[in-house]
Amino acid sequence: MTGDLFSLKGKNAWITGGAHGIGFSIACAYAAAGADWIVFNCSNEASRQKGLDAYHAAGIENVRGYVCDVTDEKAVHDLVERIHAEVGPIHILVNNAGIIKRIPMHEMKRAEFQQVIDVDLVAPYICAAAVVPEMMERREGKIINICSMMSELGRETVSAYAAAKGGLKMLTRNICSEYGAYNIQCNGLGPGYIATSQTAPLRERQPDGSRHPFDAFIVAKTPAGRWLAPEELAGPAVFLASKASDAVNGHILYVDGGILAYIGKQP
Ligand code: NAP
Ligand code: GCO
Repeated sequence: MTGDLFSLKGKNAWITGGAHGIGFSIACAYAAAGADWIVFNCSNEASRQKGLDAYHAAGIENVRGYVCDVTDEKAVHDLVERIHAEVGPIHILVNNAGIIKRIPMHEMKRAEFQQVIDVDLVAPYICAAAVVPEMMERREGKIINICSMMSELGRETVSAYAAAKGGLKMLTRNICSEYGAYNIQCNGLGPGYIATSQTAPLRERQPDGSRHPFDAFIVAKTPAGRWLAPEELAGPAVFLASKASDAVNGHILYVDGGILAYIGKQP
């Protein structure tokens, strides 16, 4: 009965920053759900090639990888044209490419703050604005913005990232408000703490072999009692890309092992 609800047969998905990490896992889940084509972009040729190898190793042949800086508006518009010509319509956009800089706010240079805002907030606007006109014509589209715990919470050293991811939550709601009438759904996926290269510095073993204090902190702060794996975002990501979520719009689906529900362990 519900089988077809989650099928992505006939759909093409563009996942920004999909060469590895969370974007790669989401893309693999879309391929497994039957998507026709997976398209990803990343920031450099070495990453593109490594990403393509990883998709092929996962048995995914209908995949195209491109080098495209998501903050470069012209390059993004050129890429969208190229995807239309080489693959067809973009039914699903996942704004996943992202960076973080962990620097105390009062020591951060304005240019560093701006770079995080550009990649994590301005780029999702650029990519969404580039795909929306064609989605409006077809009266169908899914846009998924990868948010964060920092869409809701602050912590030391991540001011620019929190500002960007909080903004991305509101951009999500606004895209929903502005284009919902065209049968375009824009939702956020808010991962908790996921073991990827972005968080590797927070999980490094200490010289004496003990856990990084931040690693231990996250395990204690997460009711699940562990970091999550990127593959655990697969189900929610497929849901938000599929017909099953056609009435879900402007929502942020947190996949955090319970972090946002929990005040923390009593001392
Ligand atoms: P990751 O492994 O570092 O992957 C980030 C991807 O973004 C890479 O493919 C990278 O390209 C791409 N990218 C960065 N800047 C780019 C630019 N200017 N143009 C094009 N591509 C660019 O990180 P991740 O942990 O998978 O994170 C993916 C998303 O999830 C990010 O938005 C992140 O903020 C968010 N997130 C992560 C966590 C977590 O705990 N890991 C939790 C919540 C949210 P290259 O391959 O060329 O470097
Ligand atoms: C940090 C982390 C986080 C995660 C994620 C949480 O330094 O606190 O990198 O910001 O990457 O976004 O959901």
